[in-house]
Order: sequence, then C-alpha cells, then structure tokens
Amino acid sequence: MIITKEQFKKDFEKKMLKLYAQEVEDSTVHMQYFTLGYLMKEYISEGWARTTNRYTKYGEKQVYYFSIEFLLGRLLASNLLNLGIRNTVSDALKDMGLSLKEIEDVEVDPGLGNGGLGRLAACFMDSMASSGIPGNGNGIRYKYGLFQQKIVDGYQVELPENWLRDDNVWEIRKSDKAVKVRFYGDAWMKPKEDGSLEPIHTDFQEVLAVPYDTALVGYENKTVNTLRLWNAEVPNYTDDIQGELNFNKVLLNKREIESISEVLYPDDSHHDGRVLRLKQEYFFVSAGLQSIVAQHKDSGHSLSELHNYVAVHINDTHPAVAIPELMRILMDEEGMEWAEAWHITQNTMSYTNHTIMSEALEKWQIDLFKELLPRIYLIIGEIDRRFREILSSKFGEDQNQIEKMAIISGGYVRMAHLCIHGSHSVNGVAKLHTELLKSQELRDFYMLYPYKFNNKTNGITHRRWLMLANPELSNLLDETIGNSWRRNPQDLKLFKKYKRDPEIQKKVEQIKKNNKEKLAAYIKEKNGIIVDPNSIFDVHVKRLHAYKRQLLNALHILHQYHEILENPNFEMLPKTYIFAAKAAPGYYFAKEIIKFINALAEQINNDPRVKDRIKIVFLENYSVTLAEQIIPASEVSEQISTTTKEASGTSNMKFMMNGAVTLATLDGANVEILEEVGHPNIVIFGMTEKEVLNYYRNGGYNSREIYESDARVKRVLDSLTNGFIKGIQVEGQDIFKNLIDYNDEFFVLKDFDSYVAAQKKMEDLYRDRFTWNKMSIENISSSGVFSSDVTVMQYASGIWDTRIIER
Ligand code: F58
Repeated sequence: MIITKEQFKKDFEKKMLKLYAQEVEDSTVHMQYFTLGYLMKEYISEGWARTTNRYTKYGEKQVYYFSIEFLLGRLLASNLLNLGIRNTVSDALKDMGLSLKEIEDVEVDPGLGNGGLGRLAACFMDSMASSGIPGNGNGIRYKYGLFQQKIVDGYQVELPENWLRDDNVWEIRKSDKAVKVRFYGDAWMKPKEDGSLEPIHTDFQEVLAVPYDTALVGYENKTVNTLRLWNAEVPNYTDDIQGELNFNKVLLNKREIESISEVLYPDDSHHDGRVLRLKQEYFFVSAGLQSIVAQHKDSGHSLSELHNYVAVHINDTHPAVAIPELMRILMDEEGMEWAEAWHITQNTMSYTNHTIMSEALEKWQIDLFKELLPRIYLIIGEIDRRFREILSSKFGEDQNQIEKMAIISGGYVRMAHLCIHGSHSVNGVAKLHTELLKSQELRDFYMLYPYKFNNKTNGITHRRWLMLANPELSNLLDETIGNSWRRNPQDLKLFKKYKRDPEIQKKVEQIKKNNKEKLAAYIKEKNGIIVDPNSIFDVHVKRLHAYKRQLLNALHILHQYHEILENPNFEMLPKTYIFAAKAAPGYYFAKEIIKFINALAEQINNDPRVKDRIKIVFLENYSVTLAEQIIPASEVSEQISTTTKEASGTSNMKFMMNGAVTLATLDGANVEILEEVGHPNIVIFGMTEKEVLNYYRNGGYNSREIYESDARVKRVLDSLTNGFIKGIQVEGQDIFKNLIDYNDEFFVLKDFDSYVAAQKKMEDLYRDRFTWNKMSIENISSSGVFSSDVTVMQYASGIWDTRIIER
C-alpha cells in the first residue's frame, strides 16, 4: 500500500483520539501500540475483503492448512513490512517523538505452538500469502499458549501464558459463521424401508465453535489470506432442553466445553492419549470442514467437484479425523453415496509426516474414541473394513501383514494409517526423512501406494528471519546485490561473489559483532552475566529433548573445563555457549538436563581459574521473539541430533541465513544444507545413518565400553556423580544412569569423540578470520533455497494443484 508520512500521522492522531480520547503527546506506549495495531487492521481490511471476494468470484482452488498449532510470533512488525510501509511509519512516528521499536515491544508473542511444527505452519502462512497462493489456516484459538518458562535455582518452572489478557488487535470474531460440533451420544445405522441404512446419532453434546479470523498479509502483493482459529463456547440453550437446565449442570457443561480451547498441550514429539486432546482435534477439524463445505455450497459449485476447489492439508496426524469427518458431512448431511464421498475425500486430503519417532505417532484407544466420537468411529470402521479388503487382495491370507497395516487393530485407531489411506499425497519434510519413511517406518505403505509418497523439504520465511530479524545484514545485501532477493530469496546467491571481498567481509563481521553486542546487553539484563562480544557465540536453541542432544554439548563443555583445570595455560579461543530450551512439563529427564546446564553455568562462570575462556548462558522462555534476537547474533549453529531422529529441523536454516556456520550431524535438512554449502562451509561429525540403523537393527552398542576405554569420557561422567559439579546430586546420578546403565539410547558417548574433534575444527576455522567470513558469506548466499516461498510453491504445484494468483 502507498501512504505518505503526513497522511499516516493524521490517521494515527485521529485513531488515538477515537480510541482513548487523548492526544498523542499524552499517550503511553501501550496506547500507541493499540492505536497502531487497530489502524493497521483498518489498512489491511480493504485488501482482505478484496482477496476473499476475488477467490470466490474466480472460483480459485483454495488450500486449507489444518494444524493444531500456529506459532505466529508478533504480527505488528511483519504486517508493516508486508504492507510496505514500515519505513514510512517508523519515520512518521519518529517525527512525533515516538519509537516504533518500543511500540513493537509491547505486543505479546502469541505462543500457540510447541516448536518446529507450529512455526513451520506460520512460515507457510506468510509464504502462501506472499506467493499469491489462495491459502487459509485452520486451527484452535487457545486461551493459554505454551507455558512461560522461568528458571528458578536452575530448575524449569512453568507459568500459564495468558496471551489474551489484553485485547488481541489482529483478530475478528465472526459470530455469524459459528457452527456446532457434536460429541458423545449413541450412533447406529437404522434400516430404512427400502433396505438402505440411515445413520442415527442421538443424545450428543453440542459445542459451539466460534471462528476468530486473522489477516495474513502477503509481501507487497495485495494478497491478504485468512487464518481461522476456533473458540469453544456453550451454544445458546433452546427450548427443547430448557426443562433440563439447572444451575450446576449448566456450569459443569460450560467448564467442560470451554476447556476444549483452553490450553495448548505442551508436548513435543510425544503422543498424549488423553480424551481432551482428541476433543480438540475433532473440534477444529469438524468446525473447519463445516465452514469450508458451507462456503463451497454458497458459491454455487456442486459438491461432487469439491476436490477441484478445495485442498485440505493435514499437518501431522492431529487433524486426521478430517478424513472421516468429510465423509460424514458428504454422506450424512449431503446424502452422497460412499464411493463418491470417498473419491472426493481422498482427492481433497493430503498429509505431512513430521516425525520418525514411534512414541510421537498418534493412536487412540478404541473405547475412548468410540465414546467421544461414535459416528466418526463407525465411519472409520467402514474405512478400515474396505482397506482390509484391499490388503487381502494384495497379501492373501497373510493376516499378520493385514493387522500390521490396518487402521483399527490391537485395540487402537492408528491415525497415520488413516491419513495415508485417506489422502492422495504423503510427504516427509527433508530428503533423508522421506527416504527413511519409505524404507523404514512406512515401508509397507510405500510398497502399497508408491505414487502417494513425495518429499517437500521444509523452509523458513526470509521476511521474518532475515528482513525483520537482521536489518543491518538486509541493508548490506541491498547495497551489494540489489533488493531482488527480498522478492526472490534465491537471488541471495548473488552475494556469493563477495565471499573473498575484504571490504564486504569486514562489513559482514561488523554486523555480526553489532548483533552480538545487542544480545550481550540482553544477557546482562536478563541473566546478569557479562559475556564478551569478541568470544565465539556458540548457540544451541530448540526444544529440550534427549534426541536433540543438548547433553552432548554440555558434556563437551564440561570436558573443556577439565582441560583448563588440568592445564591452566590451556589455549582456546574464548567461547560463549548459549542455550535456550523449554522442556515438556512432564518430561523429567529433559528437565534434569536443564538443571545440569544451569549448574555447569553457575560453576564455570564463577570459577576464576577459567579466566573467562568459557561462559555459559541459559536464556529462559525461548520463543519466536527471543529467537529473532539470538539467531542474528550466532556464529556456531548447533544441529547435533542423533542421526535419523530429527525429521528436518528449521532453526538450522534460520542460522545459516544469518551467517552462522553449522556444526552438524548428517540428520534431517542438515544433509541438504551440506549439499548447498559444500564441505568447506559446514562442520560435520558423528554417526552415519547406516551405523545408527545397524545398531537399531542388530544391537551391539555398549556405552559402558566407551566409558571404560576413553579417559575423557570417564572423567566427564565421573564428575557428574562425585560432587565435582555442585548442586546436581540427583540429576548427575540420573544422567549417568541414562548414559551407562540404560545404554545411552541416543548415542551421546558414541559421538563424543568426533564431536570434540569437530568443536576443535570449528575453533581453528574461526581463528582464521578470512576463512570464517568467507564461510559465513557462503552460508548466507546459499540459504535462499530454504525460503518457505520455495517450499510452498512446491506444495502448490506438486500436491495442492492450486493456481498462483499474483507474485
Ligand atoms: C518437528 N516436529 C520436527 N512436533 O521435530 C522437526 O524436525 C521439523 O523440522 C518440524 O517438525 C517441522 O517439520 C514437531 O515440532 C511437535 O511439536 C508436535 C506437537 C504436537 C505434539 C507432538 C509433537
């Protein structure tokens, strides 16, 4: 949009007056934020309505991305950027004596996601709008987002995240678009006179799903898409149940219903089998599909053509009930026959798998499922019956094989099996991950449906993770290669030609230094720790999980500490190790690792013998906003998961885009990062995929042998239990037990030796400033392929079959 400074000032003053009956000069920064936010919403709304109308008028095929999480991050800055008015607004505010930065800092970061999966959904939303793909998000408007983390005495403490405490300026409640979702009751098939069967569902509980819409503004392209999040509410009581009402019942009912959209499950890579979770899943899926079908019918198209106008994407298995729910709507409400409904459903649905870890794969106990969703269970039963017929025709009497692949088996409903059978496309999120799905976890399904399987490597939006997070680097890019990369991130490769240019190298180094100084100031303010901006910033930020191996990093630091104590003149470049990570509240071992890292920090940071060669910082409450501060200041990007375990990873991409050098195992998208930057520009270590699979298949790993034969490992592990590290009596024992008595499930000790060598190599590379800056530039200029703009275009053409409206 185009607006002059003067016009903006007038609008802003007028809005302030309207909202608060106050002049700008008397306003608080809070008022300024809400004034600006509401004004932005007004600016956006015209384009929003126009986009929605355009999609309907031209009968565009629309994508609906169904996801139980959307981890958006703050929206003010990104909306200003995408509208193309951020500089004008910033200048105008400055003229009025106000600071845009301070105003932006008032916004709460809506934490409606756990980690990578939720953040990916948000990057996709930004990229779809910016690439002109008619895309919508569909999810839950949780009242409480992911818990706030405090570190007290080194331990994680969780506090509720009441992000809706103040007004949310970005959402619009659409009461007129509310729908009802049915739970519980009895469902059966009643024979009709003509011999056919009629589905009956009685005595159900009804929940009102009220949508809240948020605009998703495309980057300078007049496209504004919609994110629809559903809120669970009590329906208005009608006459027919009036007689039953009594105060307690109403209150109980209200509590139960509202709890559906009350809180985000704080779990990463683990399936929680509780009924409330299944309620959440069916709630947003049913509401979303009802509104899609209603809209489709409104626009006058025949339902038999639904799949030509609508693509529903199932983000991991949490929205898997979309498959039977669409069948229900088409058959029970629209009178369609099974065969046609199934054809439409399969052609509408596509599914992404985000994990290879079996404990994360969703399966529901039949009894629980049947009780909560009786009609949906009947439909899944029929899907399963027909699927078993297909399997029988293929495998004959091999009952084992049929049970292995069935949707309902062993007392459970298996959601991944339902997704694969009920979709036309199944994709993994990085090349290695997709290959592992095909050859290991989902091998049988790949044999059955090879044409459904494909890879779509994840991506990140360069608008948030480079343009907004690293303005200085963005300016340097504009000065050197022009600004085409802002629209076409693949043009970042033009920057490569400066990799040996001493002047540009110096500028890249200086920008990194400036970002490090800012982060150092934040660390001082939050943790009271003074870190040296000239030290190497080595960063490990992501969810805390054993497979992500923060423990390997911490054990290496402990090893370095021992080296220093043993040899007071031990030579090393000063290093600042930065961690940030939330652990799932019930994940005991992950929390013990947090305590261990904090204890290590406390001891090493305060040991004068270390002479500031090592500093450790654990920043609490990792979030999108914090990541935006940390990543541009990072130099070493720790991506050290056990090979085969990290489906893709996305922070690895954000780091490289900001010039950090990756220290990695050949896992997830690290493999593709290596392909892009080449061996000289990344440091790889650790077990190969083959070695890991071989151990899993044939056994033979013995962590105790390593403990007994490698003196460094012994010294490090013994110091966990012998009181050398203070304050971890329990945690130290448990970590020791996990690594030695329980044989180190994630091969921490197996990779220890090569990790030590890789760390050393990193340090040597860093010493040579020319080499390091060259590596940094190579990483920045190779990062364009990891823009989610590229990824969503691949989804659009390869899976959703949607037209690109405008670029
Ligand atoms: C992540 N999964 C993968 N799950 O671990 C990561 O490798 C990948 O890059 C990312 O997805 C995007 O594809 C992940 O974040 C969750 O957080 C689930 C949330 C709901 C409960 C189960 C885990």
